[in-house]
Amino acid sequence: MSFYVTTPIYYVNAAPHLGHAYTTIAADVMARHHRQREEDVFFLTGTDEHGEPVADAAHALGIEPQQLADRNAERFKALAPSIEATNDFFIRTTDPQHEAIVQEVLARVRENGFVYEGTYEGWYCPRCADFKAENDIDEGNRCPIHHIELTREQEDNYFFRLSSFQQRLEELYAEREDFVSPRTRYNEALSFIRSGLRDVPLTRHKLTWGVQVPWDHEHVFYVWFDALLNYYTALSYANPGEDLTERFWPASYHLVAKDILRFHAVYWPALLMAAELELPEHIFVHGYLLMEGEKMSKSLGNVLDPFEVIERFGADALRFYLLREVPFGQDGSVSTASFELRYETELANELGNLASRTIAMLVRYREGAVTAGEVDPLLAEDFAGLPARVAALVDRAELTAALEEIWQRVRRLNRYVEEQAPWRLAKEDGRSGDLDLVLRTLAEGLRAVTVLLWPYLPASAERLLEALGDPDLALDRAELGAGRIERVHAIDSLFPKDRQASGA
Ligand code: ME8
Repeated sequence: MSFYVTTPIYYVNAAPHLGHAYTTIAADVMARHHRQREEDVFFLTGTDEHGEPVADAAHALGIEPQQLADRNAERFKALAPSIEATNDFFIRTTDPQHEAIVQEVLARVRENGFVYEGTYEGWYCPRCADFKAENDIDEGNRCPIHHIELTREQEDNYFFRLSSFQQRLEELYAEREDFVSPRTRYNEALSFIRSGLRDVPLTRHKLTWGVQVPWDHEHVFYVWFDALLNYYTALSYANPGEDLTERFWPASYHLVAKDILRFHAVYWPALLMAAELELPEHIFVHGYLLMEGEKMSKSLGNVLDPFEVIERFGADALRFYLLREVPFGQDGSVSTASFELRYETELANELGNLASRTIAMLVRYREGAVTAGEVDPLLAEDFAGLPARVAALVDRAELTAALEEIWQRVRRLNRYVEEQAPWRLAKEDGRSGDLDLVLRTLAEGLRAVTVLLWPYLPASAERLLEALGDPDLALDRAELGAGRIERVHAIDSLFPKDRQASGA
C-alpha cells in the first residue's frame, strides 16, 4: 500500500504564517498515521516561487525575485521541522528538474491539441495570480480575497482548452463522489463546472519570472500550471537516482484551503487529462483560520507567527490546538485566549493529569511494576475497534473527528480513575488484586490512546510511551490489551502549566 499526501506549495512573497503551518500540520498527521499502518508513505510540501505574487513583492523590496525566493524558501523550509512535520521532500518550483518536467508535460498538452493562441481580456488579481470571472469580483472591481483593486489585463497568450473537458469533468464528479470533499466543496466545484468552463491562459507574455515556454521564448507559463505540476514533478527527482513516480503517483490526498479550490478541483484534473496522466484520488478542502472574523492572510496583516506560538506553547500543543479547535474542513477562529484554555483544560488537566496520576500511582503503590494479566472488561466496550474507527476517519481526512474519538477515551480513562478510586483500594485489606487490575488497565489504556495520539502530539506521545516502557507505534498496537507494559518510569509533566506564562 502506498500513500502520497501533499500540501499546497506556498508563495514565497512573504514569511510563513499560521495558515501555512495549519495545512502542513494536517498533512503531517495523515502521513504519520499512514506510517503507523506500515504503508509506504510520501509527504510533499514546498514553495511556489514564480509569477506575479513573487515578482511584485520582490520589486517592491528592490530585489530580484530569485533573491526573495531564496530568502523566504529558507523560512518555509525551517517551518516544517519546527512544527514537527516529517515531509519526505521540499520542492521549490525554481528547481531546474521541476522546470524541465513542466516544459515537457505542457509541451505534450500542446501536442495533444489543447493549446491555441488567443488574446485574453479581463480582470486579474496579481496577489491571487487569478483571472477573475465577472461573478467573482467585489464592488469597486476588488478582489474578494485580498480586497485590492483588480487590474484590467489585455494580453496575447497561449490558452489551455479547459472548455473541452467540461463533459469529462462532469463524468469524473459523477463517478467519484469522494474526489473532492467535504461535500459542500464538491458541490461548489461541480456547480462551477456545470456553469460552463471557459478556456484559460496557459502562458503569460508580460511576465518574465516563470518557466519559459519551450515553443515560444517570449512567454512563460502561467504560474498556476507550473505550480500544480509540482505534485507530479517532485516524485521524479526527490530521491536522487530513483524515480518515485511509479511508486507514488497518483497522489492519495491533496490538502488545500478553499481559496484554491477551483485550481485544484477543476484546472488540475483537466490538465492531467490533457497530459494523459492519472488523476489524484482525493482533494480535501479545509476552511480558513480566522482572526477576528477575517481570513488570516499576509496581505491583510492579521497573522499569527507560528514560530512565536511554538516558542510559547510547543509544537505539539499547536498541532493539537489547530486540529481540535477548528473542525477540519470548516472555518474557525483562533486566538491566544482559546489556545490557553485548551492547553490548560485538555492537554494539562485531561491528558497530562491522566499520565502523571497513572504513573505516580504505579510508582507509589507498586514501585513502577505492572502485573501481567487481562485488562478490566469494564473498559473493553469503550475501546473495542478504536484503531479501526480512527483509521476510517483519517481515511476521509476527518482529522478533528478522529481526534475526538481518541479524546473521548482519554476522558473515559479519567472517569475510570474516579470510579475505581485506586487510592482507596490501596488502603483496603484484601484488595491488592483489584488494585493491580485497575493500575494495569490504566497504564494499558493510556498507552493505547497515546499510540493513537502520536500523529497529533508526536513528541509528547513518544516521551510518554517511553515512560510506559512500550514505545511501539504500530496502529494495531492501539488496541486495548495489545500492549506489553512491564514497568513504568516517572517523567516530568507533559504539559506544564507554567509554560503558558512564559513569554506572556
Ligand atoms: O495559494 N487558513 O499559496 P499561498 C487556512 N502558491 N489555511 C491557510 C490560511 C488561512 N488563513 N492562509 C493560508 C498559494 N493557508 C499557491 C498554491 S498549490 C499548487 C499553489 C494555507 O501561500 C492553505 O493551505 O497563498 C492555503 O490553500 C494556502 O496556505 C495558500 O498559500
